[in-house]
Amino acid sequence: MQSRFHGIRALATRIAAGFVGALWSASAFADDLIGQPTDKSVMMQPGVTPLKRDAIFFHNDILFPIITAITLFVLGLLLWIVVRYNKRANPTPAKWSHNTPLEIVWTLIPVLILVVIAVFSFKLLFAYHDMPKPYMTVKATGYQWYWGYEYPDQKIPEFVSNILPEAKAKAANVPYRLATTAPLVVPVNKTVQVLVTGADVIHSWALPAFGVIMDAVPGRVNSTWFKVDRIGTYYGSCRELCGVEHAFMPIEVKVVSQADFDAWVASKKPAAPAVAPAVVSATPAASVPAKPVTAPSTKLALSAPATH
Ligand SMILES: [Cu+2]
Repeated sequence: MQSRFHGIRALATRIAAGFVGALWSASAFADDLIGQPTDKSVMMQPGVTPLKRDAIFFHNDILFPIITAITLFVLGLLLWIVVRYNKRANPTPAKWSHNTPLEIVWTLIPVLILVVIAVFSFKLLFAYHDMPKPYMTVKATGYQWYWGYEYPDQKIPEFVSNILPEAKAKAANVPYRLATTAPLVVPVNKTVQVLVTGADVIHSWALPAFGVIMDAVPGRVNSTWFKVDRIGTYYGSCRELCGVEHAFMPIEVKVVSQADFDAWVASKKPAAPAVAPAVVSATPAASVPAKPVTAPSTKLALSAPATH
């Protein structure tokens, strides 16, 4: 995508060079942290998925120069009118109105600008829509006010991911209000499908570094996906005003190597086989005497119709 549209990109960037350049150098001041917001940063978080990088390209190299050029052009026109055609500089204004060629031009040029934007925009939308065959699926459920994660493929039942308390976050040297008690863990370089739903009100599962945001609507399962190509910890947050603790239900995703992921899955497996026999052997004293009492009566009831 980047090389093909290099010409347009170079032109658009040159048009708005001054203003955009100023912002870019400002953003260069703050060394962007990967996967979390950075103080004094003005542009988007660095992307760790191809789609997010395309989205950043679309914003920084297509939309932003166009918007900047239009804004400066309109500002220039306003200043020109104010200076050149005020009452003192232009005491007797012209009386004509309407100019057909000009009206055609100022209709066609905006249409062409929108067509250029639409080409890039639809390309990106289709890329988001076309999920490759996923390696695995996770289910993210929004609750007031925390997230629950379930791994149907790995048979890991839902676990709760709460905000990590401030003292614990400070002790662990992780960002408070972004770190969680139990992150979502996924393997690197694998397509992960995320099924998103809400249990009570509408929440939204958003992860800026992945370029992912998906509404969590009760009674509905929405689907999104990501493929992260960099090991690390990435933070997001609920993006739909969902109640008083909306700001305190962060999202933490740990992207790990396949080996680390397999080890994590093994550690998460419920210890059911080990517990089940113990329960059976512990119960006879309590439950066995109760069963013979009820069993004969049901047998009688069943056999009664047979005598007719
Ligand atoms: Cu929420």
